[in-house]
Amino acid sequence: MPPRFVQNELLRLLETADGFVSGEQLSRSMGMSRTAVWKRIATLRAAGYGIEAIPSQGYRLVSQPDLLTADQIVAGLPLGSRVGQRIVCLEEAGSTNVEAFRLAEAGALEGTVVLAERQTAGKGRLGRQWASPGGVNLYLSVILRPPLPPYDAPQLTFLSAVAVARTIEVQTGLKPAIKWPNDLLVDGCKVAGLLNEMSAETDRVGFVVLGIGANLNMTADQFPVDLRYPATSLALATGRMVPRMPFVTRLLTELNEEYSRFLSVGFGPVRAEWAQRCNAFGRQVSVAMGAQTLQGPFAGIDHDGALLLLLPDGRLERVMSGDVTVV
Ligand code: BT5
Repeated sequence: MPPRFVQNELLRLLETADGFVSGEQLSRSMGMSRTAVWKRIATLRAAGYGIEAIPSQGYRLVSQPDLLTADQIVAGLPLGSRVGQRIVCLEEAGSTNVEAFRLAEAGALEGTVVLAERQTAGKGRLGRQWASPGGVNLYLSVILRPPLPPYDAPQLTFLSAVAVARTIEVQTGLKPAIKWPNDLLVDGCKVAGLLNEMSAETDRVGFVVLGIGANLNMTADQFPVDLRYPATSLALATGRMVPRMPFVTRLLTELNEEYSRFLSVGFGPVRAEWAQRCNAFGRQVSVAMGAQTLQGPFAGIDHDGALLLLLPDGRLERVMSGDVTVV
């Protein structure tokens, strides 16, 4: 048996055992000597599994490392989930968005998810970088093929913001705020960012890649020094580690539910929930767009994601990109 299968088989035996399982029993089930079993146990321990060993009783699995594996993620998703029907887990990627884009161009199924433990060239918007240290956060990209005209594709950014906000709330009890168009804030600090990219014909979206970066367990010294905006992680905000596996399965489940609802009833429910969770909705904001700054109440978002700003003369200005500050 290849080493990985032996390791998986040993793990399965430990996971399904009711308490301790003797070395004798393991060696019989796996068809190898007790010394060979002991070596495999040592390998699992080195990989981060907590395995208790008591000579008269055997071995017992007491903790699992915070690893992301495709099998475990799939096991945590509802049966028939469109999002996550294929999952690619990478140890390292330049950018999961780039990987997902490549797979989508090669015809990958809708709902394919690409995750990486670390990114060496994580992308923000407008050529900016996304700090992506290994093993602590989530970096993932989801391929969708919505039947939409290209100008409506930004609706999916709002959909993913709502899904990330809900997940943070359920998994940590924190109440994140959404900052137009694509940031999630906790106590005014950025905790997640979204980067959606698409490939389209003139009148129809080919595919969209929803890129999500969420700071789960990043420590203060892992942030770049030149941040544009104050940032934090969920662990820093709550004072406790946030396990990644339940977070990612919940996030994909939320995305799946929201996307199904979006396909059947349209943008309305997403727009309403987004507005409720937005930090600036209905408030007086200042929007910096290059050299120009406009002020007024944040009146809503248009069908294409544009921010609607109510100007002093009563006109509604549509803003496609800019930095929003609550006045
Ligand atoms: C974003 O851009 O917020 C989009 C981030 C999307 C990242 C995901 S990870 C999975 C997928 N694959 C990718 O390659 N990307 C996506 P933007 O609004 O432009 O914010 C970028 C700015 O945020 C940077 O210029 C920094 O100032 C700051 N920043 C960088 N890393 C950060 C981090 N980990 N947490 C908070 N802020 C960060």
